Amino acid sequence: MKTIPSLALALLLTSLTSLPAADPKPTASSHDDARWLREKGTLIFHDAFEREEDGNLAKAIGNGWNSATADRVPQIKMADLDGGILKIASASKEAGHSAHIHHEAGFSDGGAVVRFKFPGLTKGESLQLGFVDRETQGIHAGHLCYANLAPNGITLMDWKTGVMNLEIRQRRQPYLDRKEPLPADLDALLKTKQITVPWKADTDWHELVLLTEGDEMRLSLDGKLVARHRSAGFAHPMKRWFSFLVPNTVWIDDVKIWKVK
Ligand SMILES: [Ca+2]
Repeated sequence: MKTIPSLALALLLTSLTSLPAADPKPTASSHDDARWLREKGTLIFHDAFEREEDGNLAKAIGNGWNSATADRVPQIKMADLDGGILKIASASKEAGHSAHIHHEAGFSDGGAVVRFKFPGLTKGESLQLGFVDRETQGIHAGHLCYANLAPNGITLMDWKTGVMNLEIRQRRQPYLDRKEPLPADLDALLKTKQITVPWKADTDWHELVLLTEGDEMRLSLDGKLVARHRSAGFAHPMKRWFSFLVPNTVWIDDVKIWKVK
């Protein structure tokens, strides 16, 4: 009877002490990406949204923001500046697209720090944010790479060399249209372009950091690294725009964009 607890203790101690060295991809909680941006980067844009919007159209938010979808539904207000908060309510059905709000960025390595919350106004609130370059050919709508925060998970996606690469898109689309499974080789390729980690959305305010460094994209929430992935598209030399894609409702309190390189 005496040997079992001591064996269990020994196993526990072994597993505890061997964990950090055994993990090939440490979820470096010591990895402070907001600090990395502050110390290595230059702040190239900051908006705290302390003003009122000017109407409903593409440039209604002001301070250089643009909407790719607002002018499709000029009678509907999708971006409301209220008490220093950008309240986005996408007219996705009427506009035929999620609200796409973007701002100039312009870096190779760098990222965005965003204070956001899901207000709990619609079901299945989610937020997609990332980087776009419409001046490089061969990528549908210039979609480079994104993070998507969904109710049950966070996904990091390389779209430049994945689903928005024109050759891949052309090959994939007929299968989507026919609702057929993708060929095994294409499916396997696309699986390497993204990673999903479990996460439970709530209605609290959060500080999110999304950045690229070389061919790695990382996402932190409230000072903790929660997802990282390496893929060739993340190394795209020019993240020209920072973009939000919002299917329903999200509130944004503050956005900073940092350029490291
Ligand atoms: Ca604010």
